[in-house]
Parts: sequence; structure tokens; C-alpha cells
Amino acid sequence: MDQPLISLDTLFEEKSPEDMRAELRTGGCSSSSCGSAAGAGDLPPEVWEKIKDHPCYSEEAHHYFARMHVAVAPACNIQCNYCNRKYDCANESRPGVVSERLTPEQALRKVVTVANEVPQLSVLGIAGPGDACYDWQKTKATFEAVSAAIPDIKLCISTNGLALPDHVDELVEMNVDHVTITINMVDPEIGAKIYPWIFYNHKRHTGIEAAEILHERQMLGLEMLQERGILTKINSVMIPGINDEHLKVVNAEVKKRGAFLHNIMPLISDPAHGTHFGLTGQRGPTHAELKRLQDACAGGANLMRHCRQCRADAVGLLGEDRGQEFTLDQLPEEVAYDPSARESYRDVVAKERGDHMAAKTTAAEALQEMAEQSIQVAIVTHGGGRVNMHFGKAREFQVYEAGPQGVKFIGHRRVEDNYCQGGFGENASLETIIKTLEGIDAVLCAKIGDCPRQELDAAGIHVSDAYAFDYIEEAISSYYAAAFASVAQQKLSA
Ligand code: CLF
Ligand code: SF4
Repeated sequence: MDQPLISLDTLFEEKSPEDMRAELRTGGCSSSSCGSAAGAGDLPPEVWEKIKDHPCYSEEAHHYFARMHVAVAPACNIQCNYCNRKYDCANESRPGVVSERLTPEQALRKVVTVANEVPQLSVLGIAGPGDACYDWQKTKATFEAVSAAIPDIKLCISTNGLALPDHVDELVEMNVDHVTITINMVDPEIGAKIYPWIFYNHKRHTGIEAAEILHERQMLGLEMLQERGILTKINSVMIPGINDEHLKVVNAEVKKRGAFLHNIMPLISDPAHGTHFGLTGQRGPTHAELKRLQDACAGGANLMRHCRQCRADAVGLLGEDRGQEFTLDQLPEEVAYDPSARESYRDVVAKERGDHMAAKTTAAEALQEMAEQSIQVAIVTHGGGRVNMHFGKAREFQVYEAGPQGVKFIGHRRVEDNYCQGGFGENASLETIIKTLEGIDAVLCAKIGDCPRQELDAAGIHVSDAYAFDYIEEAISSYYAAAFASVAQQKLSA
């Protein structure tokens, strides 16, 4: 029952740039019918050039650009206590679903097919389902074939770091300028609680010795990448009671070694996944615990807060999964790359982005002037940086904090089932949605029916569809002004 969100590109077939812009705005939804935060000015131009179209490295880019993963690397050289090898790699994916493994030739066909049909595609990542650097020959063959066919696609790799130092020079030769290393500790005593064994130099190592080797190789890999100018993101899995406090030290250590971003992800632990942590009752952190840790790391390595812990075969904008549209049995036997859709889309985004940035600046200035307290606002969106989705369709809410500091993206909340199911509201889903939105002051969406609006109101969550299709930041700023004007009004008339 994994219904994809409505995707912009399915709406773009044979559309003019004007049509594409209109649909970026509305997400294809007419109001009547369906129900590193750093930007260009904050970074050196050469760094901005590398991240501006990368949905993971730029929070702003994730509104516009998509990544895809190809599951060509099943072998792994370590064991993490949060991973069950029958499932996807937890470095970069949500455990629980078996990937369709691909050969490099199959991966090439898949990437070209997706590039022809998903104009937002900007990045090809290899993130498992094992380790991309350990299963190196397949990773390398895939990257070489894809970059020969689609020269402007960005190549991105995720690894546990053990085999990374052996391949850094080849990564440079292949123009890979985005590497993610999963680093959960810098103290081997803590590492021994996360990694029961590693396989290194033809030998299995266990306990603290294993964690020591892994730590040294991770730090060496990070330093080598830094020397060569490759942007490196660190992923850490937050495991309450094991490495939660320690991740502050990890944040400082990776910053010292030049990491570009630090992505602290919550442990996903469920006995059904058959992982050591799942079976032994190790819990994951709450939303509030994760936010507290991320806030405590402010001032260290820049934090990524928009990660979706995607699968090793994910396709689409972050937060959507279109993998089921591109399974092997649906791929053509032969396919040639046609760059036209991606090129037109880029032109459209360049203009849209300029307008978005201007709206953001105005919204921040307005908030700085009027805001005295911070509120949390959940946005319902199809992408494009706009409030453009019907509440009933939402399976993800993007959460922003608005206050004297402006508008800041702080994370997302997901639900299994959206409220509207085949034309009817589903009360059980609404209950779950209300629980998921705990702590949120307001929801902004393109449209909402009376019934869910009243239920949310009763739970203390105000909902508004008055800012449909506005840019997110301008919608939040206008909402804030209206909400606090009415509070002031109430006080005056009391
Ligand atoms: Fe993939 Fe990772 Fe590259 Fe992104 S994912 S290899 S950097 S292209 Fe992104 Fe997915 Fe989070 Fe990874 S949202 S899990 S951070
Ligand atoms: Fe699993 Fe990835 Fe850890 Fe290997 S590195 S054990 S595949 S989570």
C-alpha cells in the first residue's frame, strides 16, 4: 500500500516552460478539485555550484531536485547492530524492504529510463544495500557507464568508511564530489556496542579492536577526501543510551576534519526487522530528543535536517518513492538518453528559484520585525517550495520553526496512511496524524475539509488553507502575522 505522492514530472509531459512553472506552483493541484540551509550568498561559488542541485546537500535544492539510488552493491564488510542483511542498508535506507539488486548494465538502463521520465533527476547515488566501497567493482562499473551516458549527472556514494581510503583516488578520477560516511562513534568502547565485527585485511575482527580499526579508517577516509576537495557528509544513527550524548563529540571531531554536513538520523528499530537492536528492545529517539541533540550541535558541523532515510533503491524527490514505477520488468531492453526534459526543467527552476529566494528574504525580514515567540508550522507540499497539497493526501509534513530568527526548516513528520482514502476521510488515519503532529502549532495546506479541520482544531492544531500555492516561507510569515494579529485583537476586546 505504498502509494507514491503525485509527482511533478508526470505532469510535465510535453509541457511548455510556462506550464511547468505553473505546475511547480500548484503541484498539479487545483484548489477546487483536489482535495544545509545555506544558499548561494553564504558559500564560496565553487561549493554552491557543487551543491545547488543536490537534494541532500542543499536543503533548498530538495524542493526541486530528485535523487535515485541503484542497488548494485549488496556485499558488506562490517556488521551494524541496526542492520539485518536481508533488508536494505540502514546507512542510507529505511530497513524493512528487500531491494531489487541490479547489475551495472541493468542499473545503466534504469538510470537512463528515469532520467528521460523524471526531469528533476540530478543525482545518482549508490547506497547499498551493502557497502558501495567494499563492493567496489560494481560501484565503479556503474558510475563509469552512467557518467558516459549522462555526463551532467552528479555521482554520490555512501559508505561505512572501512574500504574508503583504498578508493579515494578513483573517486577523484570519476569526478565523484559527494561522499557520505556513516560515523556513529569516535570512541571504540562505544563502537563495540554498535559493531559486533568487521572484516578487514582478510580477517574478521571483533570487539574494541574492530571498532578501533573502523574508527581509524573512517577518519583517514574523511581526511583524504577533504584534502582532495570532495564534499563529505557524515551520517550518524542516534541510538539512545549508547551514542546519543557522544554524537556531540562526533560532530566536533568531523567538523575539525572538514566535514561539510552532519546528518544525525534516528535509529529505526523494530523487532520485525530482525536486527540485534530490534530484537533486544533498543528504542529509537523521539522527535523531541532528536531535535534537542541537533540543537545542541549548533555551532559545530552544519546539520542536515531534511534527510528521509531513503531506501537503497529510492527514486524521486526526497520524501517520495517512485521506485515501483521503475522495476526491472518495466524497463525497456534498450533506451537512449534524451536530455531535453531535464534541460527544460533546469531553466524553469532557475527562474522559480530566484523568485523563491526573494520571497524568503522578505518573509525573514517581516518575521524579524514582528515576531516575539517561536511557533512550529507543518507544511503540506508536493515540492517546488510551495504550500501546494491537499491535507487529505499528505503522508509527510514538513516542519518549520518561525520566530524572531526567521523561518527555519527543522524536520519532517511522516504517517503511514493519508487521511483521504478514495474520496472518504479515514478517522483512524486522522487520529494517527494528530498524534504525529504533537507539538505543532499550525498546519498550512492547499485545502482541507471541514471535518478534519474541526478535529485538528479540537486537538489545539490550527489549520489554514488561506495561503494555498504561496512559497512556504511567505505563507508562514503571513500566517504568523494574521495569527498574532488575532491574538492581539482578542486581548484588546477581552
Ligand atoms: Fe543518496 Fe545519500 Fe547521495 Fe543523497 S540519500 S547517497 S547523499 S543521493 Fe539523502 Fe537519502 Fe538522507 Fe541519504 S535523504 S538517506 S542523506
Ligand atoms: Fe548493514 Fe550498511 Fe551496516 Fe553493512 S554498513 S551492516 S549493510 S547498515
